[in-house]
Amino acid sequence: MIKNGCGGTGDYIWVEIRGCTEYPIPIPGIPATDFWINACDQARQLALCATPIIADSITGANGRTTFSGVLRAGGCALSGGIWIAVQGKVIKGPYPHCISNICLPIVIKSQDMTGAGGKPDGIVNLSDLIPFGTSYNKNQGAPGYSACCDYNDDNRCNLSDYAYFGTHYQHRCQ
Ligand SMILES: [Ca+2]
Ligand SMILES: [Ca+2]
Repeated sequence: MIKNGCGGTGDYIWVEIRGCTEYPIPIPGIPATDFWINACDQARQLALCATPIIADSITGANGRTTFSGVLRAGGCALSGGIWIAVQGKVIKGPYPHCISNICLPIVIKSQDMTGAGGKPDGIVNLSDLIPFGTSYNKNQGAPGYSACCDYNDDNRCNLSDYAYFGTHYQHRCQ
C-alpha cells in the first residue's frame, strides 16, 4: 500500500495533470482507472496486473489527484524509480520543456521475482522460491544476496522475509 510506503499510514503520491503547451491548463475529470505505471529501468520492467494503480479520485478542477492504495504488479525495481502514465502518456518534466519521463524515487519489491523467460510473470509460485532460496540466510554483501528478497529493509534475507513471501504464495495477477 502506498499509504504505508514511507513507514507512515497517510503517505500518498500526488500528481497534477496538465497539458504540455506554453500555458498548460489543468485537466479535470480524468477517471481514477486511467493511470498506469512501470519501472524507469528498462531492465527491470514490472509484470503489471490489469489495473496496476488506481487514483483515489478523478482529477479535480486543478488537475490533481492522489494515489494511496495498492500497486498491483510483480517484479523488483531497486533503483531508477517508476513513471506514471495518464491515458497512455507518461507524465513528463521538468516544466516547461517536459521531455523526460518523471521517475518517482520509489523502490518496488514483490514476491514475483521471476517466471517464464526469466522475467516476473504476475504469479508467485515455485519458480519465485528459487531466487528467494538463493538469497536466503544471507546478509547484504554476501555472495548470492539479493536486496529484492529483503522485504523489510533490514539488509538481511531471513525468516521474517519468508513470512512476507508466504503472504502471496500461489497468488496471481487479476
Ligand atoms: Ca513469478
Ligand atoms: Ca529482511
